Amino acid sequence: MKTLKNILLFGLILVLNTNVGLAQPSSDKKLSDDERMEWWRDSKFGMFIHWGAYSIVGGERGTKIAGGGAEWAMDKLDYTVEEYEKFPKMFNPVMFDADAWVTMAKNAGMKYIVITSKHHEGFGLWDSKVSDYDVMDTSPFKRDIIKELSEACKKQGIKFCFYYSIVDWHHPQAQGNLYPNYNIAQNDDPTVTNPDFPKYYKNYMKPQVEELLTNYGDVGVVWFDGDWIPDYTTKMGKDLYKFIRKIQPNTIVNNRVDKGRTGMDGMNNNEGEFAGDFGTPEQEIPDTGIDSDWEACMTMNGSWGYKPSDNKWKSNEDLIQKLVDIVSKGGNFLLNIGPDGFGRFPSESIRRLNAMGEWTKKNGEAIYGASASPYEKPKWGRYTKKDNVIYAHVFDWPTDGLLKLNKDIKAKKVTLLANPNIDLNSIATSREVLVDVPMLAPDSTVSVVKIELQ
Ligand code: FHN
Repeated sequence: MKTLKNILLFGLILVLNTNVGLAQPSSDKKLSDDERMEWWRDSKFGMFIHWGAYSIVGGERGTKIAGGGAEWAMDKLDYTVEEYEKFPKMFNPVMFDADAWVTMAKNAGMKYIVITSKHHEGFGLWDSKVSDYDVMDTSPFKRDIIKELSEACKKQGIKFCFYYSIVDWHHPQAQGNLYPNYNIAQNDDPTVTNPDFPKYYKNYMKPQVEELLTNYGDVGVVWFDGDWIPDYTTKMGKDLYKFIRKIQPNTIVNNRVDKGRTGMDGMNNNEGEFAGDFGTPEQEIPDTGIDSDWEACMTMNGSWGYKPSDNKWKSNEDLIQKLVDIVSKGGNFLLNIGPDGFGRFPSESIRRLNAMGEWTKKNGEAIYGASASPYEKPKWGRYTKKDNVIYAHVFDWPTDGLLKLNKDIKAKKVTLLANPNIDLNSIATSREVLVDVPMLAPDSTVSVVKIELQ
């Protein structure tokens, strides 16, 4: 009898385990908001990936080049829905290697990846059962990109997150421009709305988000975009946020799930209560720290999607300093890559990732888990803080060999993060704390001085 019971019990455990292994996200223990946000707050640095059929187009049509982001090619280069459909049909990125992408992100010091599951063009990078306009049904590639990337992330210990566009230029019920005076995607006349949009929201958008949250394991962040269209309402936003947290209680959701922003502003500044866990300044870093969670997203050149004509790449130094600046103000940095139509990261992006990786490997202690500077922005760079330690990130190394720190810093021990064996002398005056540093900067981009406090 006992043996029979044991066999039944064993069978039950096996069935339960198999189900977990199939699809369901594993971490269903409900965390407090602070616990839920903890990994994200500590991570500081993530990779944004804008990839879709627009990565074939590259922002070009004959002699025309789309201004701004090449992921807007469909709109900016005046493709009709039918004309544009040929691109998903030829989407065959045979060089896509999810493991290699994740390794590049990890080596750069990034702790999470946010990929566009569907951008405004409407083409999905996963096996959607509610749509044929996806990589499995429309394109010859027939590989579930979201599955491959989510598995590679899990394997390599990095958080998998997805972006989802509320705006959809392909779905007939989301086509606001079929209605008089409705300007596609950027309609700023709130009196003109599309009566079919709620159907798209209920029968297409929500089920797609549900698929992404149930079939690909734990999702770190759900990153919405396109919240600015008047068809999308705060009622939908709140409903969607609740829906997501019900499926994966510990998932983090950006503020673009609701309507808290004014236009394209990053932080919520509309009157009222809005759903969402963090603000999303885009292509900008706030001047000062902000007392709530935020993440600055930014491109390496001027485009989110692959755009070979855009050669205005930010320098390694600029990107490293931006990371430091953001962390010193309490934010996260979501840095974008626009892979091409074959599945390759542009070489310019890879070089920058490598440079950031070299720097974060040496100086990560002053970044990950660090909090905003408690002091005013110094002339020579930025501060970050962790426990009883202040890190001085020096952008402009002092030519006189004396680093001037904030007078409130009570230093016990001062060292170079790159060379912890040599103690640096410091002396407190009434106006500042002076640190005797080597004449040559230890790092050509940002050198970090570690100050252990009394
Ligand atoms: O229109 C998009 C744009 O293409 C890109 O995806 C960025 C990323 O944050 N968001 C939108 C504009 O706010």
